This record gives sequence, C-alpha cells and structure tokens, in this order.
Amino acid sequence: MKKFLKLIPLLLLIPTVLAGCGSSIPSENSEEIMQDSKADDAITVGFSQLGAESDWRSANTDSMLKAFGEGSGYNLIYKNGQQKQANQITAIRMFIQQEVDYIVLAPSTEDGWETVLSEAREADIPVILVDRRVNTADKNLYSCWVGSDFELEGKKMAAWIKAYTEGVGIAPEDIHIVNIQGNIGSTAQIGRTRGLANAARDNGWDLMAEVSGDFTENRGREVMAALLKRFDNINVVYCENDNMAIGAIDAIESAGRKVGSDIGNGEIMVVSFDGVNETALEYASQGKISCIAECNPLHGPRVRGLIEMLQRGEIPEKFNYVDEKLFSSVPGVDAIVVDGKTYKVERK
Ligand code: GZL
Repeated sequence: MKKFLKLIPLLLLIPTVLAGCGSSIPSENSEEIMQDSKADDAITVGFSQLGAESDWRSANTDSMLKAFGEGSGYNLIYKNGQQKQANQITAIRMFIQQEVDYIVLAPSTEDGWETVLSEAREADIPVILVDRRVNTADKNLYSCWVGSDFELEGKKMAAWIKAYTEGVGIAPEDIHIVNIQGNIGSTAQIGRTRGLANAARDNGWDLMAEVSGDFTENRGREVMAALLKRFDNINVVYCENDNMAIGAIDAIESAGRKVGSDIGNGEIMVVSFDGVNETALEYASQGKISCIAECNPLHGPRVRGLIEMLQRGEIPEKFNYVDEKLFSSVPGVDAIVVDGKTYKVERK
C-alpha cells in the first residue's frame, strides 16, 4: 500500500486551490469540455466524473482540470455523469470511440462496471480509477486506483467519538447516534458506514438509524428533520460529508435544538467528513461541527503522476492511498489510536 507524501492539512489548502483556479469547474449541466494542449504529441485523457453533488466533488474536478489543463502537455476530455452510472458508461464508450490514450473514472457506485471496463481493455486503453472504487472480480480491468481509505476515516471518527465521550463521562449506552449516509453503494459510504457500525457494536453505542442523504445539503436537511420527528433522544449525528452536515445542522436549529459537543446538557453533537466546504470549516472552528475527518479531493496531480509512470513503462501500485487527518476545535482529545497507529487531532 503506497503512501503519498504527507499532505499539507487539507483544511488550509482547499480554499487556496479553489481561489487560485478560479471557476474552471464546468457547471453541472455542461456535458463536455476539451482542453486542447499546444503540444502536437499530447496525450489524450478521457475523464468521466460522477457528478457535482458536493464541494468535495467540485474540488476534485477542479484538481483534475488543473492537472491536465492548458500547457500540461495533455488533451483532456471531461464528461460530467450527473450522478448517473449510465451517463458514465456512455462517456467511457465515447472515449473508446475517440481512441483516447487513458481513461480516468471516478465511479458513482461500485457495481456494474465489468462490461464497459472489458470494452476499454479490448480497446487496449488503460483505465485509472480515482476516489471511489469498482467491485469487479477481475482487478486487471483497471491499471490502478488512487483515493482515500474510507473505512479508516470512519474508524478514526469513531475513535474520536469514543475518546471524547469517555473524557466527559458519557456512558456508551447513553450515546444515541444516527448516521446520515452518502450515496448507497459508493465506496465512501460503504467504508464510513462500516467504520461507525463496527465501533457502535464494539462499544455498545445505540446506533438508531442509517439513512442516506445522497451527499447533498438538501437531502441532509430533509433526513435530519425526519429523524428528529422519529427520535427524541438523538445526541450524536454522524454525517458522511460536510454538505449533509450543514443541512442537518440547519434542521436541528430549525427544530429549536442546539448543536455542540455538550451532549450531557442536551446539545446534539454533529461530526462530518471531507473538510472542504467553507461553511463546514467555519462551523468546525466554532464547535458547531465537533470533528471533521479530512478526505482529500486533490487527486489531479496524483492521477497525472500515475499516468506519467505508465508512460515510462513503470507499474504503479495497484491501490494508492492518501494520508489524511482529523480536525477538531473541541478540547479534550489531542490524538486517537486506530489499528495501533496514532493520529494527532489538528486544531485550526
Ligand atoms: C469521498 C467522495 C465523497 C465525498 C463527498 O472520496 O467520494 O463523495 O466525501 C462526495 O462529499 O460527494
């Protein structure tokens, strides 16, 4: 398992990246942009992005467009799948027809890719997976993958919840937690959900519900409002991304409840993943979000590095994980241990 260089804490990096790149992110409805390179022998990359559902996704897209943009020596064909696997499959078939040199796929969910990836292999076009993974029996249908260890992200968050609640004397059986999940069947959802569910079982927490908020703010708000009607004892809300956390906090405050880490005095503690959305970062520094598990979206340079290795005839690691941190402004937990490894909790 290859580890990339230690990352500058994402929380300090993303606003700069987005600001520095301007609005090169195509709107959600734009189907395709071609960034022509001046170089005649440019390598052509077909990039099938799953959609534009969150700030994380926009930062991920922007990172890719920047890495393969003007002057990079590459031609990039970008296709936005608008959250539909069928659109991504169509895009990959278009890339095959156009005889691109590489296909980069950020898959919406894990299942249903065997046929189209077999077609790419028959066309002798290497496929690189970015962010989420695909569930294929034949791992040779793609050259390599780069992204996050989502179950580790969930384990780290659960370890933080355990350390914090033990530190303030909350008994495990008094932790009444709901999980607002990402898109069901996506690698990020599967890993983060498993990380929490296993910890709740092992620690004796009351995990009352797991409901998908589709990684969007609006669905996060709707799901949280419904959960507050269903349960009157929720004291921890585990949101599988920042956008859903922002929606959930709005619903909690609209219901007249207070978000914060003082769950012993009736506050509802909200924790989240990504560390990209500006509002979520502000909430975290205020303590409205008690802890954020970083999920780094800046995969453009990493994907480009993998293509450059393949171009040199080198064989990259099959699975390339990025190192990520935890962020909290809530006092009491300076580090957590997961699978024998210690992770420092970053303070803003
Ligand atoms: C995680 C990525 C998830 C983010 C969400 O790598 O797949 O999808 O956590 C995004 O914000 O929508």
